[in-house]
Order: sequence, then C-alpha cells, then structure tokens
Amino acid sequence: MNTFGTRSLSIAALGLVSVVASAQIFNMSDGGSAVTVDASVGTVTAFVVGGTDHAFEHTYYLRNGDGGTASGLGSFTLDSFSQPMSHYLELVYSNSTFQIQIRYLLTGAANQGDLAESVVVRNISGQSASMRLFQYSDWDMAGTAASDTVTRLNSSTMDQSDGVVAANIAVHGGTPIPDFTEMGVFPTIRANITGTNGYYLDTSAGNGIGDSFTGDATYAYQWNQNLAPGGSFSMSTDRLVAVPEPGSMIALGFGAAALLARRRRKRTA
Ligand SMILES: [Ca+2]
Ligand SMILES: [Ca+2]
Repeated sequence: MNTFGTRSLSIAALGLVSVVASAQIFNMSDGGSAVTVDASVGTVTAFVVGGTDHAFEHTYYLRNGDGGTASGLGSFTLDSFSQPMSHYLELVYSNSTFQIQIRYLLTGAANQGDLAESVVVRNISGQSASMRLFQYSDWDMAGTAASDTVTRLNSSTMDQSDGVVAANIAVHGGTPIPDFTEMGVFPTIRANITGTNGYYLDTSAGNGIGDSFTGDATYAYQWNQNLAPGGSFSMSTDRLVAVPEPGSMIALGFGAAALLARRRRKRTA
C-alpha cells in the first residue's frame, strides 16, 4: 500500500525538501478505521472509527533520572520509519541517551478499531540510565472534548467513554503494568510531565482502582526502569474504540457537537 513515506521520497526527489521536513505524516487504515501519526513529534493525531475522529493527542515523553523534565519525541531525531503495510507503522527515534522504537498496528472492524503499540526503549549511552517513560493520552471520544469520563479499571487499564454520544475506548497497558498512572483534565498532566522537574504521575500501581474523572479527560502511564549501557525495556499497550451504529447518532446533533469540539483544538501545544 502507499505510504506517506513513499510519497515523501518522491517529493524530495523533486527538490521540495522543506515540505518533507515539516510534515512527516503517516496514515494507517484497516477495516474502515484510520489512524494518523505525525512522526515529527511521534504523536497520534487522529483515530477515526465509525467516521469520527476520537483522538486529540497520544504520545510519549522520556526522561533520564529525576533531575529534569521529560522530553517529547519532537526533540529526538527520527532515525527511521517503515510502513510496509497500510495498517502497520514503525518509527525509531534517538537522542544522546535513548533510542525508542514504536510499532503501531491497527485492526479495524465494523464500528470498532483497535490500535496496538509496542515500544522498546534502549540505553544507547555508555552510562547507566534511569528511564522514565510516559505514555500520554488525550482522547476526545465521539469527537468532543467534553463529557468524557475516564475510569481506572485496574493498575494497567483505563476506560474512557463519552456520556452524550456512546463511544468508548478501553486501554490495556499490561505488559508490564505501569508503575504510575494519572487521570485528569487537559492540560494539567502534560504540563507537569514536561514542566515539573522529576515529576511522577500521582497514583502508584494498585492504588485508586475505580477512580474516575469527567470532563476533557486525559490520562498517562509511567514506567520506571534502570537500564545498563545497551540495556532495553519493552512494553505494549492496546486501545479499542467502539462506537454505536451510525443511525443512532444522527438524532443527537452529533455534527454540531463535533464542530464545537474542534474550536478547542486551536489551543496551543
Ligand atoms: Ca480529552
Ligand atoms: Ca467526548
């Protein structure tokens, strides 16, 4: 299948290199579902199921030790990308300490889509590293930032659903169970991860089961691992979006609600 990477190479061949550098967008599709990844920042920017985009931002931050803040993948070098099939994408980034490989696998079916991610973080420095890996998610279920409820089902699973238009995402982050998780309103969690030195998410594994938050819900997972030189850490997560039959949403003025939600997307990163 075609990939943006393939198209990028064609554009580069024409000499329009600046276009490629500023927009490394990969589109995945399978069974009527679609995912867009902006590789320039390592972020899922769209997760379309049932014709509606349920994503605002889903991304990673990394930190070595607790003396500073975590960095997004936009500060890393994108070493390679590969999209041999329309439903599969592999990205590899590095900085002076870490290499991070992210593999996305999309499986779509009628009115549902499943996005699996497997991640490997490798210590490529010559010294021990204290990996602090954050996976941060801001889904906007049913295409609206509002009226979402996220619930901590267990130490590795968050469930997020829209209370007005039935749409649901369930995340399974069980391999291994994250050391910390947090849920809350945009943009607090992201601001703390990227702006507070040594920030840990607020809930240790095993605590706060059953807690929930309603609003413009966001949540994050944190894994801590001490990596020897050359050592690596692997984890995987999976998220399933299920939506109702298309006909059941029409009476709810869904389009107007989605339009209002898009206004929020003008917010600054
Ligand atoms: Ca949200
Ligand atoms: Ca919503």
